[in-house]
Amino acid sequence: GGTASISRFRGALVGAVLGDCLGGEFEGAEEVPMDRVLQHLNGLDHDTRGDSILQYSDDTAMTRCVVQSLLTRGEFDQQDMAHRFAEEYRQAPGRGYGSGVVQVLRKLSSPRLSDVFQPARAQFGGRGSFGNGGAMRAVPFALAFRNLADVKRYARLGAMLTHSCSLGYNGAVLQTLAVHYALQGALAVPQAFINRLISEMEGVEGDDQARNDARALNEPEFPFCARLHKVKDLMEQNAVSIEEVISELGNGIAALHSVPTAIFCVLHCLEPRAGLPEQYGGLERTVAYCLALGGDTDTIACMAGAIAGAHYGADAIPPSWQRCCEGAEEAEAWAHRLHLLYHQP
Ligand code: 8NA
Ligand code: MG
Ligand code: MG
Repeated sequence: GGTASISRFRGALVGAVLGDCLGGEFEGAEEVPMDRVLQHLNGLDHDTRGDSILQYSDDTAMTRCVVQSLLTRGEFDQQDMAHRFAEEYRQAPGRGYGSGVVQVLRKLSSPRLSDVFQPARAQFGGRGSFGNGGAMRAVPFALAFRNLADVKRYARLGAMLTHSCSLGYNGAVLQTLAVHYALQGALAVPQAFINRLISEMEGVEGDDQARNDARALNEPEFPFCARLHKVKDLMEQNAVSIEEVISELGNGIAALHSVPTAIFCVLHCLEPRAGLPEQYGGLERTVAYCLALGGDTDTIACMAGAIAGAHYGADAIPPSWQRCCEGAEEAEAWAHRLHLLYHQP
């Protein structure tokens, strides 16, 4: 479809949900043989009645809260979004939340709380979380706002409700930027796409807070930029092994070890790859590749699924996958409403 078309919006949201639901099977596993991944995915084709619904996890549960808040309020409303996170957790605490973030979610449900950013700031001895929980739910910010400054600003604030460390919220900014540019068709020129992300992140990571956080965690300055340069190096290599991707970029629960990885997965799977079925389209390749990395598979596939979905559009989504994933149908409806919000004059 064209730039920021409805098909791309549907692809982004449904792609995120599918990545979460399909990736859940392997979450926490060490490197997964591709045979097992393909077996898992092929099984969905034979489940014509949709008997085995794969449930979504925290990634989609929180994404739904972000969507509903943005649609209901028509703008970013921190109080409203925080209360939705807290209420969602209260109603369904068993969705696989990170072990730290549940403390924030409990505090956010207190009616006496006046500063909704305060519980996140108190995490990890005042350092804040660097987990990927802000990034995993970031896609709606790219779909609700089209102005680049708004995209960055609200992605950051939305993540800061639970993740106050810059290595957490800047991962959300990076993920949102990747979806923002993919919606505009920027993945048609992969080198330009990655260069644009690097130059945007140089601005995002240039403040004192980001420098201090990087130093405190023994990371180089501009940690996300450094990882994106590694993505670029891997893109230029002829053959890249799964082991290399894991050791160079990571597959863990830190935003720094998962957002650049998700971006790499999308870029790597733009073309057919050995080991992946020839009949697979780009979105299927991307999801399968993410699952084979092991580690935080649901979240990496959720983030990569959103970027890939924004690039390929809704037609790239296999109906058998969509049928088997909880929340995928509903994501279609959100996509339509967010598309209207995005294009609103
Ligand atoms: P979070 O904020 O609790 O962070 C996740 C984890 O990262 C924490 O529990 C800590 O172990 C570690 N961490 C984060 N910041 C710091 C810090 N400053 N110092 C030391 N350790 C830190 O949760 P989140 O919302 O970021 O979630 C991240 C991932 O965890 C998600 O992918 C989610 O799926 C979840 N997760 C769940 C399971 C499960 O039980 N199903 C397994 C793995 C990951
Ligand atoms: Mg999850
Ligand atoms: Mg996860």
